[in-house]
Amino acid sequence: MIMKGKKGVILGVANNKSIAYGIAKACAEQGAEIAFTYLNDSLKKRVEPIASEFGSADYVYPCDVSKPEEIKALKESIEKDMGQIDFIVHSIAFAPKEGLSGRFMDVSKEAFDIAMDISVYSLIEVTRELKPLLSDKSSVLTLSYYGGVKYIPNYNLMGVAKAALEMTTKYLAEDLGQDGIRVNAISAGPIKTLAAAGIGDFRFMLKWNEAHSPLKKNVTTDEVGNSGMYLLSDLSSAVTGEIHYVDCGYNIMGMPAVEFDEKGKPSIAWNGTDK
Ligand code: 0WD
Repeated sequence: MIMKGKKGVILGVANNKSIAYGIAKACAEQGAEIAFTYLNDSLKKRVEPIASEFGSADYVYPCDVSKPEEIKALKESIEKDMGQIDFIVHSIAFAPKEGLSGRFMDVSKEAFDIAMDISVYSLIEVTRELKPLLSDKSSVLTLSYYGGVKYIPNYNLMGVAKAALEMTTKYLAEDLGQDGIRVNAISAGPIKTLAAAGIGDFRFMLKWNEAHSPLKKNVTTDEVGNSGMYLLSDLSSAVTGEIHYVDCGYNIMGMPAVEFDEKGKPSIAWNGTDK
């Protein structure tokens, strides 16, 4: 039981397809005690049964990270119900639809501010507000995507947010290292979740990643969950500020591996549609 005796809070479970659900499952299986948050009342109905599944029916709290008072209230509730905690999972992102397709330069300042607030600043704010509860061997984990490092079609505004999130991870890691708090990110391969449904041509992204990753498959929430559990556990006690790829190796590819037939024709059409 790698997580026995560890307590933590997971923000960003929307349903049982969420990446945060996979992380919760892996941590609960290894003995962790987990608090869950929900964004609004309609998601509360989905999160409550999930919390019960992991023995956490008494630890379910509202938290819309765009509302500072809800983050403060979360700290008070966790302190009262659980006391000290050892980990935080930030599995939250949002960008208005206009930022996830079309021409990047047309993005509005309003959409930009919302995406940066919910997808980036919230990591800083949640960590700062919950810090008084964190033990001196604790771990904070957030979720990123390769679109924050390289151009990915339609990822647009969220790519810029993920770039900022990855640097936020590193600056927080340095700042909090003196307090025994580690901060890491997992850069996950594409997974069909609610959030992913908002990204244009997402099904094509899945096909492309499956065809061109070294492992020739897409990653599952269970696989991200297991890697997340490692980063939250003492197994990774010397790891901080890391952007850890859990993407079936896709990020190492500089060019798709192509086979040629006897006429010299590549096995993959350049638009990728024959795979
Ligand atoms: O392919 C993917 N699905 C990948 C996702 C690949 C790599 C990274 N990620 C990231 C996402 O960008 C995000 O940071 O993983 C994280 C979790 O995303 P997910 O598991 O793919 O998506 P989902 O199950 O929808 O959970 C994200 C949740 C929201 O769900 P909805 O669908 O309602 O937007 O983030 C939460 C909400 O529950 N959320 C908020 N929570 C608190 N306050 C807020 C908010 N203001 N906005 C969204």
